Amino acid sequence: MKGMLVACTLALLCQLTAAGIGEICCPSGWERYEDSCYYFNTVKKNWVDAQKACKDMYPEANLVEIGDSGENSFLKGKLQALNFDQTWTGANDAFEEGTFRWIGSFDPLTFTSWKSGEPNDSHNDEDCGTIWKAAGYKWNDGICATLMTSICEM
Ligand SMILES: [Ca+2]
Ligand SMILES: [Ca+2]
Ligand SMILES: [Ca+2]
Repeated sequence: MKGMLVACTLALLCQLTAAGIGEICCPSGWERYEDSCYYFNTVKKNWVDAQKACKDMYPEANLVEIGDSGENSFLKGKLQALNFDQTWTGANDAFEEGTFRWIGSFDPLTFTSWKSGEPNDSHNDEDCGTIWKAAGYKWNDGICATLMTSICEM
């Protein structure tokens, strides 16, 4: 009960502060970068289930949409600190092969950080975007059924 009161007070303080300085608050367990909150999911899931896990936490959450190099660097730093291996992003080209879109906005990718030679749609079977530790945290298209860690954003 006391812990709950403290949590509520902190949330209220955050909201009051946010109202003053134009920053947003993120739920417990989520990390803020600029105007977004991120959840780094340690439970390995296929791409569809990883996206569903975001939605199950918050309806407005989706697998991460990476808009620029600053956001990409923030994510890279977090993945390094967490020692995540290959990790799902919201990029997907299942709708139209060769045209990757972000699952949240359905916008085509503008900023990209693909590993050289990627995306390669290996064996005509890679439609889901990842950040790949073994490639220096560059991006790859992977097989959507593979179980990986993932990042949600809202
Ligand atoms: Ca974003
Ligand atoms: Ca593909
Ligand atoms: Ca690939």
